[in-house]
Amino acid sequence: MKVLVILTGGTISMVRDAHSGSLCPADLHTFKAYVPEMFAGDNHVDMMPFDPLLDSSDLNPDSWRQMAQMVQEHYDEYDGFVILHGTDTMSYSASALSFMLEHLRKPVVFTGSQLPVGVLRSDAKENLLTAIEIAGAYDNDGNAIVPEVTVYMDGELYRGNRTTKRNAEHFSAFTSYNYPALARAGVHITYNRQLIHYGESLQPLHVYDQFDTRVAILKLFPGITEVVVEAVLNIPELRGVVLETFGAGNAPTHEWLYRALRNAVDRGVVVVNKTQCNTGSVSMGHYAVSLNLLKAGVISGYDITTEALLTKMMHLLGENPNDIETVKQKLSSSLRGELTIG
Ligand code: ASN
Repeated sequence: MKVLVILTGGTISMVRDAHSGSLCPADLHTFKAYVPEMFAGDNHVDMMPFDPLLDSSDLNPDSWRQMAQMVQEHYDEYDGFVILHGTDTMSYSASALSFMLEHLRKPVVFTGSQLPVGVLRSDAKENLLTAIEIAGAYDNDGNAIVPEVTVYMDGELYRGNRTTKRNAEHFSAFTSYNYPALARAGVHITYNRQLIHYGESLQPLHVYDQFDTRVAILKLFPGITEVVVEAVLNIPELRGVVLETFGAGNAPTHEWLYRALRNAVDRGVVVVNKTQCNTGSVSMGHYAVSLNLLKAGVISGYDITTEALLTKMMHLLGENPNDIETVKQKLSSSLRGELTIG
């Protein structure tokens, strides 16, 4: 199988300079030196780097566009893709790519590492080699085993738009709170094929590349004041808000909060309810303290992650600039397995 490795940057792309002792970007030769197995396994592997390589804090929708374009340009040449990426914003990029790539039939596996590739105890090698194996995994009928955008790290393969970076210290940096792992890598890689999404469509890959960044995250807290809420909801040209609520999607019952949200929704701002809990779902109307949100026209985000909701909102607003009803309808449904309704 042929696998293309797209190198965007992040810790995985770093080596320690022998003279200065500081971390600097690696290149293709460094990977050949530190992970020679990468080019010697069963898969034929090529690597294409971003120029310059970036820490993932510096990535943005243009970077997502660049990743998606590289996949699209080389889609027919390769059986699978690995995107080497800093871990800090990997869940945002993996979510964004999942919405951008429609009718995907080949694996796109994000991975990175907590220690640089050029450090002895690095987790880079295992993550990279296993990600390549997953990207090149096909069954006997010639179908990719995981034709989704995924995140692989420390033995676990997750649907990318379900992941969250939960740990800045341990090798197992990611988890997926609301959807089980698609595969586990131990002595063998065990795929859980009932959980993997196999699209029926035979249509060619379609890449959506419009994003509207006029969005905000408003996190509620006990004691939040009207000025804070109004300051966010009155941002000029605001198009969408991720409203981070308590528990099953609850909020203070202040009349001013209801009015501020109602005014924003009436002005055409899309407001989606995302619980601050990692696990579980928004259930508006379950408690009286969420009824005002329903009345104000706030939409349920169900069990979606903030990373997936924010990128989905940017994507839908970008692709449907004059069709707020389509944006709302798609935010309330699962496009790529990013949420479970009910
Ligand atoms: N700061 C790094 C990044 O996200 C962290 C990492 O890759 N482990 O680019």
